[in-house]
Amino acid sequence: METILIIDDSFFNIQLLKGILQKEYNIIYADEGKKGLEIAKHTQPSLILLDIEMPGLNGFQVMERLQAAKETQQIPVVFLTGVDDTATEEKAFFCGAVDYIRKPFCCNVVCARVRTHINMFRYRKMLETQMYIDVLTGLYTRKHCIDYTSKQWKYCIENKVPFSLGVADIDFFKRVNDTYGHQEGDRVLSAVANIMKQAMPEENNYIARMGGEEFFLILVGEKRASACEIMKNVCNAVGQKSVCKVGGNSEEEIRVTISIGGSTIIPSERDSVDAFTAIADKMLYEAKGKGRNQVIW
Ligand code: GH3
Ligand code: MG
Ligand code: MG
Ligand code: MG
Ligand code: MG
Repeated sequence: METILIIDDSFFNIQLLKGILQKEYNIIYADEGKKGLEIAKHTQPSLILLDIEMPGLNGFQVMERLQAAKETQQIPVVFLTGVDDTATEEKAFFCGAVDYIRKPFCCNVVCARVRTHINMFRYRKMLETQMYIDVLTGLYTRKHCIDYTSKQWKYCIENKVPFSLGVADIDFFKRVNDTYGHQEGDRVLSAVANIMKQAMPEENNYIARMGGEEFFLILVGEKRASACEIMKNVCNAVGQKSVCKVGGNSEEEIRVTISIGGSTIIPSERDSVDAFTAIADKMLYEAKGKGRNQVIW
């Protein structure tokens, strides 16, 4: 059940809205802007119903702060207000509101409009998930990785912090498919993804599936030696844990290994992430050439 946050100084309005919406949604509320902002940050509601005239921060000031914080800027906001001039309405949309409802309102219309916004929010979430989470492995997608890499790269330049990229590739994966079939291959891929994820540090464990059986493992803030150590753990974890039982339960096990190539850099403005990625790729190629199941850093 989606959560809707009502920010309104009138207790009467809160009760009224709660009455008409609580059958379909989890309703939370705040009677002033500051509290509302705090709650929005912590509970991440799917929609905010925002009054304009309130003591303390008014609706527009709340809106401005919602938009300024990355935790809340995605949350759709509906203004629900007694102010009924067109200039204010226009300003509300200009500030990023998704809707503007005048008081006194018709309960059924409010319900219908809220339902529309909640549905749009659901579709957006669904699309984001499809775009950013790989269905087979649950890891991040290539698209997510490209966005994430450029953000972290910038962060590392600004803060003079090391950035590490490991490119991992399953060894002789074609054989797994050829021997056991594509379906078993898929199960192995997903098992390898899990093992890699568990072998990464809990608080620094970004992994994306870039395509096929190739993965990017990104570490921010780890020194070179430590990054290399982590990658070796990942490589060993995959090599040591029996990966998958054929058909899910037979005695026969499918074991695979991975090779990882990578590098660590404290990037400056002059460095390019593409050139750095090319180095990691080259290291992977070397790891393959030197017999696989190893890390070259
Ligand atoms: P190497 O050690 O050199 O990496 O050998 P390899 O066999 O792993 O490399 P190659 O690039 O020749 O083959 C990769 C194989 O991965 C070929 C392709 O069929 C398989 N593959 C790619 N994506 C998927 C997938 O989503 N599911 C399954 N089951 N197989 C996949
Ligand atoms: Mg008010
Ligand atoms: Mg290959
Ligand atoms: Mg491979
Ligand atoms: Mg490959």
